[in-house]
Amino acid sequence: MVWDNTANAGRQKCQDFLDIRRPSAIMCYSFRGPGISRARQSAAESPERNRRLGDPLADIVLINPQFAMSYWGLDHALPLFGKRANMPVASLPLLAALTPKPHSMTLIDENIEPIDWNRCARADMVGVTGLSVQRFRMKEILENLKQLGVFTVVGGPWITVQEDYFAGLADVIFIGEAEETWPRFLDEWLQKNEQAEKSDMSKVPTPRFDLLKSRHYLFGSLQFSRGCPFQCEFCDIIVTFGRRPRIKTSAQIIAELEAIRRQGMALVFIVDDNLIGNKKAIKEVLRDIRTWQQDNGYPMCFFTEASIDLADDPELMRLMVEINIATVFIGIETPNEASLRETKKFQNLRSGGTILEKVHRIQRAGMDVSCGMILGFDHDDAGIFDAQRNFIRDARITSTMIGMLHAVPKTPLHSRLAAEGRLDPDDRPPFGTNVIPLKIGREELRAGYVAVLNDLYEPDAYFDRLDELLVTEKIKLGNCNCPEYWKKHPWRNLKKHAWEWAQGWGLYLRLMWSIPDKRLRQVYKSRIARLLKARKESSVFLYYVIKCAMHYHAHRMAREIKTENALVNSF
Ligand code: B12
Ligand code: SF4
Repeated sequence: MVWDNTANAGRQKCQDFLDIRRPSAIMCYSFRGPGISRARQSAAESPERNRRLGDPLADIVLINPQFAMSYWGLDHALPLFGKRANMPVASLPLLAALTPKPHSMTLIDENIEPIDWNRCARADMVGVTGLSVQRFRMKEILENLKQLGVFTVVGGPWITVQEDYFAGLADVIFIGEAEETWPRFLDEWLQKNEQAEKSDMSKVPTPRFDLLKSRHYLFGSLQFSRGCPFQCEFCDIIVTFGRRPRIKTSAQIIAELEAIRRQGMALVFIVDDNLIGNKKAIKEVLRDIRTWQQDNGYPMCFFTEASIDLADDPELMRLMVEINIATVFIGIETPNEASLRETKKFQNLRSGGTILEKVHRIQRAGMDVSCGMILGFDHDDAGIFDAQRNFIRDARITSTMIGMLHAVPKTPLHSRLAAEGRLDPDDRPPFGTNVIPLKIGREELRAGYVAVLNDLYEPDAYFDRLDELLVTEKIKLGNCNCPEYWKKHPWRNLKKHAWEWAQGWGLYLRLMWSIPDKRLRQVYKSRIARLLKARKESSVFLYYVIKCAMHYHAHRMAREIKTENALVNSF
């Protein structure tokens, strides 16, 4: 079969599987990690694997490596929820669904279970996915696999932007989307696979959620669309997924909802780059999902990501609330308009109100807003730290992922700074970012970042923002804004309340039992008591207790960064 590689120079076609899997490089790598030598022996002795040499059927293992600490990893909060990971990475069940029968795939998520090296050693091929915060662990895993003589393939967000990162460790790399290249690769065994055409989302199969150990995850993940029409200079998403939003059909999404529901997941993250990239098309889909949610008694609560122009479309906000989206993450980045212009985030500068007004509009429509903020643009001077503090306070945004500007390879920002000689090439830059800022010193930026992060998660500052929203303004979230529906379905309403009270009190008890810091426990207790005095709704209570757990993670992470010098940036 001939591979069309017009868009990608340097790709080689591999003549046969035996050639490519001959592990000539294994001896170069030193021993690493327990269990490897045993697994290596088992690999050599495996009759299954020897039988498979020359056999076209592949026994494939796909690994999601351990995440390093990050803001959205919720690492410190997970034990409070009795969970091992925040959510399954969407690529795992999707690649399993894309694997043509009769090849077989086993999924391993190191965030919920240790890697079974014996299992890997017996596989014909081990795939590794990962994003930036997994890159060091990805390297270790690949080194181990090489030592075992395993044939390795690597894909996902990190290799996509840094293609040479695992040179010598990955037999095959996948750049960008893999809906077309992965199944074709299994027929053809190529060296580097870069999909020239973007995936047709209307043909993406239902991910194999049934292969995940769903009970260990806090949230489920589901994707409606890919791509974003905007052009932010620092963004690698548009480099990988393009600026033309591509959306699945309602029928596909509903099939996925049914499949996720069978796994017992009730909180689901819609992992789109920007859910509202194509407003007209997404409205159609949202109407169908509203019908599905209402027909089934709202089995799911969603979170998602969208751009700030959401605030300009009341109908869209209404539809999002009616499908029960309770929280929306928005890339606000900075209150400094010159910096927004510099980074080409023009959608945040459009008319129709200030950013602050737009955030308030979305909150009043029925969604909690969380946001990404960036420090260290070229137009930022030392005043940016207070400007960010004040903006976030006035916006009443509790969950703020703030970080220092970082240039991701392949982005326009990376090219510009490289040309200006303002990139630190160190893979673990001592100042936490590879960007050398213009108007502030590197140390000043790092110190300012650590200070702002810690101030945002000071308990009083955090809960004042939350109370402004939920206690003072008494905002309702998601489907609590659909009173007509609940009036028509009193039994479902009762069930919902019972479930929310039970979940809320269960989590409250865990907070009180498990958090070692007495001062924090006291804060949570008194703030929750204050909330309950003002509002008696079960949904608000549950949301508030979840916010306490999220606070615990962010507060502890911020403290560790400050006191243990364990710098974590948000890229
Ligand atoms: C949803 C999302 C989240 C969710 C869920 C994350 C999760 N654990 O799954 C949340 C909000 C929790 C999150 C958190 C973070 N995220 Co995030 N996230 C995304 C987003 C918007 C979508 C990811 C997704 O599910 N896509 C859908 C799947 C199907 O696509 P995919 O993984 O790319 O897989 C396709 C291909 O890459 C390929 N593929 C993938 N793996 C493999 C492996 C093999 C072997 C093969 C053959 C192919 C292949 O096949 C798939 C089908 O085409 C992306 C942006 C984006 N579009 O990539 C950012 C993104 C992945 N996140 C990013 C970052 C940095 C983070 C955080 C570190 C931020 C922080 N400081 O907290 C944390 C990490 C927390 C954690 N421990 O989970 C960066 C990664 C940068 C990079 N290039 O490495 C991205 C690209 C956004 C960005 N530009 O900043 N994120
Ligand atoms: S709005 Fe978000 S996804 Fe779209 S280009 Fe900007 S940073 Fe990227």
